[in-house]
Amino acid sequence: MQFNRRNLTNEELSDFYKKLLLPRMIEEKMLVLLRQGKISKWFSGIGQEAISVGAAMAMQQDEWIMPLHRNLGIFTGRNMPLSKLFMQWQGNKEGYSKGRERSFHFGTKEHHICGMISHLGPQLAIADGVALAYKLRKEQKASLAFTGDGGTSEGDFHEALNTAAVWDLPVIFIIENNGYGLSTPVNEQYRCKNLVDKAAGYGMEGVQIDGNNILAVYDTIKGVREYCIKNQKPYLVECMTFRMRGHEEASGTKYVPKELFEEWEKKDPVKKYEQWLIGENILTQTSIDTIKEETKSYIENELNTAYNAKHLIPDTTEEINDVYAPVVSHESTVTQYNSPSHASQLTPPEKRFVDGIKEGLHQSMQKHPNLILMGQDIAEYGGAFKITEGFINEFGKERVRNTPLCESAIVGTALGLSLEGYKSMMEMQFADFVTVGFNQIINNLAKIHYRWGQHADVVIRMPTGGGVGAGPFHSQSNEAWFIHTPGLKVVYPSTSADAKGLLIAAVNDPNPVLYFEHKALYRSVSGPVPEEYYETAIGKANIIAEGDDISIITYGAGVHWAIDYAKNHPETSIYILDLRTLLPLDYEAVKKAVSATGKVLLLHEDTLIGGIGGEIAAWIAEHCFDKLDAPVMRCASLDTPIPFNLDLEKNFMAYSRLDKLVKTLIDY
Ligand SMILES: Cc1ncc(C[n+]2csc(CCOP(=O)(O)OP(=O)(O)O)c2C)c(N)n1
Repeated sequence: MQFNRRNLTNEELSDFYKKLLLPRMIEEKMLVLLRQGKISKWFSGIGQEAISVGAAMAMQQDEWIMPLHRNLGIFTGRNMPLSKLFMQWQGNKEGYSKGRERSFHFGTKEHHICGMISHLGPQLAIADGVALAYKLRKEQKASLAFTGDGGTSEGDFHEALNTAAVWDLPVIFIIENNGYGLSTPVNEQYRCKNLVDKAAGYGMEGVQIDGNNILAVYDTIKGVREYCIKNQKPYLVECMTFRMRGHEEASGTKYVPKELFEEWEKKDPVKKYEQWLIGENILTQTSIDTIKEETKSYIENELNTAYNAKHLIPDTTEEINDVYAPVVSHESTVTQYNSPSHASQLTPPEKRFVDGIKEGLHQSMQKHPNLILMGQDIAEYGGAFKITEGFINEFGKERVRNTPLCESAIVGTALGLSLEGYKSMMEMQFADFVTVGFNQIINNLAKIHYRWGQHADVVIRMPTGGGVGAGPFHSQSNEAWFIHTPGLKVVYPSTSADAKGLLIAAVNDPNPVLYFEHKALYRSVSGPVPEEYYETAIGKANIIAEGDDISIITYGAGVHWAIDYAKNHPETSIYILDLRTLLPLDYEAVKKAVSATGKVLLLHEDTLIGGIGGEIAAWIAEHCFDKLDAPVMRCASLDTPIPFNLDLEKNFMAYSRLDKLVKTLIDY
């Protein structure tokens, strides 16, 4: 192993040694604690420390790094208080995640570290978002993300690298090639000769280096960082290394040939560097022993502090409250309309539903210079439904961004933008395609505030619903997938005024909001839309009509079905409640609707089983039983995929069963 000191001073080289030694000695201590049952699980990075430590030192302290489970050197490299890190691993409240996350699955804004979720690959696109923020602000900064060799097989790797390349983002992607996934050797993981060969396919530069040589890692990443900033381009670095212990301590190493350990033991990054320092008379054995002693007592002292941490006592209120970032009340600065009839203008102009969305987005872009729009074909083309038509002329291509076809990376990028204080709106071309961005939404966006207090200031627009014979993959109602996920908010307007007001509210809300917009309403529904900038409050339902016979609780297209039905059946007095927000639900309004008639029909276009109707029915049974004069009934679409043929689709739709169910309820 050749060490090249370049122009580093002896002092700097000694400092590198201390920084390299620290994670090694912490890990050795952790292995002892693990055997004593004091910590539960450990993913060892022994043998790979030079990569984390060298990379951390090559970056500026305020540049974001997205580490993985073997990157202790990133955390120590950012000078985190060790006692707090230990408390994190012990699951104490004083750790970085209030005991909610294990090992390295946390981040901290203070140290510009965004910790992983278990799924590995999603880390990479977050670095794209951060780099996009640097680029937009013309800052001289780059972001850095890690993946293992196994993680390169994930679609997220491809999407993140491709997006970074296409958008010319200053991101450094590091592959730590340690020979194995969990137990899968690299020859069962990929077929190219070297993983760095993939760089060319993305049109980016790449280099393969010895990951066990701290000076090589430091020097390479330093140079690559400068390249990324100067050229505004990403770069792929493959660091060759070896995992000297099992995937995690309990899983053993039986599948690894003994010779490999012997071969790599000779290339141990700490020992090799130590020998070189002694050989170059930069350190002596005595000074090394002293450094080790000092490091040992530092670790012991910090551990003792951590051992004194208070026992965690669960506080349910705090647990629930921390799921969402607090929403600053806009009531003093933004008009709140419960319904358009409250508008200050006596007769606001009539607008189509689609224009309500467009106006909400347009005014949000004017209001928030830090709002970035992303989506397939949303720039020059104006989006599949022309919502952003003309935006590019007014707001420019930097803020109205066509994306490659990669939903997962764009949701991840949106989160990265949020880390750097941007807001973003991502347009799913069709709500159906959210499936390929699902992991980022459910596991990153939704959980990040609860996990470590970072908000995800992202709106995802979801053109949804059927009725136009578009078949199983352009018509689904998939709101229920998200309602089941704490940390998300789900809004679903039915009128032009709410389309505008809810979108403005969603953009103002610092939490991830899924904004469902029913495609069949775009051009078929019109209504008064106040011209000013206003919010429709998230979490507040709207009474569309008072009535005495039955109450229909619904949302989206269902509202219009209910209105039509009531018009065509003047003999029946129908109370209609438009939920408007599905998460969080307006339980007060639901209770009022139940009390009004004692007979409730839940109506939605979504299929029956597992739809939100079931959830609301259960809540009504639990909380309003004494107010009921009949069982709560549900009118939903058939439990089949949504068919293409218009007659089949009509038969599928909840609406085709509405009359029968209303009559059953009235006659009960
Ligand atoms: C999406 C997903 N699938 C499977 C796993 C289980 N898993 C955890 S780590 C791992 C191996 C990762 O290998 P690699 O990316 O090479 O990183 P290394 O652990 O070797 O550092 C696997 C399969 C996971 N965490 N996430």
